[in-house]
Amino acid sequence: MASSTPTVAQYVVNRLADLGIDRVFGVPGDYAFPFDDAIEECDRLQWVACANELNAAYAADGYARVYGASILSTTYGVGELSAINGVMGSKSQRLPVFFIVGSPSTQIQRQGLVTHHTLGDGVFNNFQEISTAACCVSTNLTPDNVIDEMERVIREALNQSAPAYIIVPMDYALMPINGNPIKGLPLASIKRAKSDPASLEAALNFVMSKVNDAKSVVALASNLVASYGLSKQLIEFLNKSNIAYATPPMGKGVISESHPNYLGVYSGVTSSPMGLNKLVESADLVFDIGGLIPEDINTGNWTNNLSSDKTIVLGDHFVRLGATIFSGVCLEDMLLGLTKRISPLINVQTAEKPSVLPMAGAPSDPTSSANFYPRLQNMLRSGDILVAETGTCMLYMTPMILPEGVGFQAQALWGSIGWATPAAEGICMANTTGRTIMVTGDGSHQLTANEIGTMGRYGIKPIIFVLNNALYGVEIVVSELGRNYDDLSKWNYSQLPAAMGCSNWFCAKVSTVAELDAAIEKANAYDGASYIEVMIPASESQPVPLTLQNHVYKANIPA
Ligand SMILES: Cc1ncc(C[n+]2csc(CCOP(=O)(O)OP(=O)(O)O)c2C)c(N)n1
Ligand SMILES: [Mg+2]
Repeated sequence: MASSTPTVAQYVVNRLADLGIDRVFGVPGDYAFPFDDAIEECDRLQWVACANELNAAYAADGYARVYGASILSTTYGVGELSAINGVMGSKSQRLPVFFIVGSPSTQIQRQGLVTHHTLGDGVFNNFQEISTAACCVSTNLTPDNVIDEMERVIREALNQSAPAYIIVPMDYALMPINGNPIKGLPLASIKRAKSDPASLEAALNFVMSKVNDAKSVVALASNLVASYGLSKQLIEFLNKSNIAYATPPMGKGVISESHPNYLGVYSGVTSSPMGLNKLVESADLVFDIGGLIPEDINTGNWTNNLSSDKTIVLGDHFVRLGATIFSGVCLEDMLLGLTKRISPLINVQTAEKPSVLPMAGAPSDPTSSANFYPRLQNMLRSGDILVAETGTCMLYMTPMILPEGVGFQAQALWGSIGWATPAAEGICMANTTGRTIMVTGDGSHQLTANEIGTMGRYGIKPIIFVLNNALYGVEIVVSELGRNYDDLSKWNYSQLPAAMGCSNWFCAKVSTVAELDAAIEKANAYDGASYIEVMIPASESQPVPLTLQNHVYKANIPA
């Protein structure tokens, strides 16, 4: 930052850069120019020019999943409204995304002048209300309030682990700040939530008394653990206590799946391995770490059957067992406190251990789900992050066992198709440990495929699999066959990277197992991005029984 007093825009971007965030995803626009300029001038931030604001929001979501927080920048109205679906997704996933919007100047607003990107009514706060709904905190900055407000907004976004909306009129953005600038700490050294000491002590004593009374204890680990950056603390707790653990689908990737204490994916009757639900539900005590979200996909259509008086929920800011609730205790302090106090327990044993998918398919066989997923699993290595789009692929990838050190990212709760392509961009940019491997259905990819051009421009090296069945396949699984609205326009996917200016990408279209093997071998060895279009037979997408469809969508048939 220049040594002279910074402008509001310069202060905001530099204060956020203090967190260690190293780039901003966005689309420029005139009302946001003061921010766009301040970002370009800031040595610590790189501008990532996304293809549109929805892509930018998904990319910021992906980056925040790996780094812990991210920055998204759009213009007023048209820009921010395009981003909202993505920011809502980040809210559902509990990710701190700093969502910066530049607005018309206060001179224009005070005169009630009609400007572009408005409804022509001289009203200027209507979009702000909509954007604020996607965030946990919002602020309208001025030169006078910017220092205090930035501290409040950052604290709140990190404490609640959710997006923050920052709007600044163009004239204010260009004025010098009033007051002494604050230099902040990098994210990793900030304590994001604090506990009330007496409540914490009481909660720890209570939980330990329940542990001491229980003969069998099992843990579930949810995505909130990762949102707060507490995976290491969770591993330490599980290692010290020797408690066997499972993850609900939304917790997949939060913790190692190659540990002997890993039980599998818990989602009611659709748990994997089958029967895991009985084991979890019959334990004397279940640690629900981060709080299981009782959403349909996360619970096998609400078939989870955890008794509330045997389930200790370690929530973001509370601990609960049945009607007993301790408030003002945060997850990090509970994990640290329990790790100190707990002694190794004899862990529950499973009859069936999660197993890797058996290799299938002869070289001349056509590619299909049966031969694709074992090969995907086989290519994973420590440091990789696997990104799964919503659709049929997520159903296959959720029960897949990840080798040690492999991360997993999906958007199970919000489930907005198109998320995975730009999210993989953000994940790849934040992922310093290894490769980013993304799997998407063709229909989902059609929503946001133009972000491939941005990936090429910035020279990132993801490995992308596009599963071409020319269908919104999973829609057929949960509806009737034969609807034209589930048929896709037939794109030549493997030609997209070249058309979007990606140079030196390895691109292939494969329709036999031999071709798939050769493409994976090439991608594994290739020092560059890979884009592999895999043909999948449309006939794989068959509807589930009507009774199940009715149960899920009409909820009129008892479970
Ligand atoms: C933004 C958005 N629009 C529509 C949907 C509804 N939807 C869910 S899955 C899906 C189809 C996905 O098709 P594809 O990506 O081709 O995967 P497939 O199941 O065919 O492998 C659709 C349209 C959604 N989840 N999100
Ligand atoms: Mg498809």
